Amino acid sequence: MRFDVITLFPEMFSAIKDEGVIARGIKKSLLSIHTWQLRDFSDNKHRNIDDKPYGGGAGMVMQVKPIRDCIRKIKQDTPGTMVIYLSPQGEKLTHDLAKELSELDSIALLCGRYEGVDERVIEHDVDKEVSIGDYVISGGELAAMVLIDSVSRQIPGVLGNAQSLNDSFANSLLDYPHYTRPEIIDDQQVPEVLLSGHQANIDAWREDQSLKNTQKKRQDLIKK
Ligand code: 4GS
Repeated sequence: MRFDVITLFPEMFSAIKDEGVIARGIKKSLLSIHTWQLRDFSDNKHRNIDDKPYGGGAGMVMQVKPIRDCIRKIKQDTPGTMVIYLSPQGEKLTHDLAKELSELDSIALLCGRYEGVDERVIEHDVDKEVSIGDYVISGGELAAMVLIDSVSRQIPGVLGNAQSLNDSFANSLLDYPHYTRPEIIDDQQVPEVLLSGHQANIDAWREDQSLKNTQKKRQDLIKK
């Protein structure tokens, strides 16, 4: 899968490109992440890409032309790519949406700064708006990285083992609790069943814990 990212801060993406699961996916050629500096598409010597809002008010708005030119270039290289704008107004990012997006060949992610982009970009150039949650962050970059990470993990081969099958949400329940050595620390014991070596009992216990965990912490997931 190919990700193209339109941003004023391409360096931020080294946070996911350079280490961890995504870096391994890139190494295995299962993934690629290409960043585009939006200022390279500015039409003035100051490299401005924003201007004051019509109607007045605080902050600046990202202009249509640089974004439109950048998207045109991305689509020349990668026809049929889905253009996603990260915004609080988008569809909420969930396990199911990440899974769905992981089936695409390419995604272009538009990262907003300031008050966001000129509405005509959303009308004409964006295929889908996605939100990482009901709160405001300072720029779309962190949201884009969350999307890239959660989508990439769903691509077969990106995770080293079958781990994703057991993760929270994979079966629409939360995860079961995990323990490692030592068996006892400060009077806290590892549950006996996990030391029993009886795999069927362990599996049953974990399933039960998943359900109890979900009931206790996320009732809303059970109703669905
Ligand atoms: C989100 C969000 C977000 C909105 C970016 C104001 C800067 C900011 N993006 N999910 N302008 N929540 N974006 O808060 O995706």
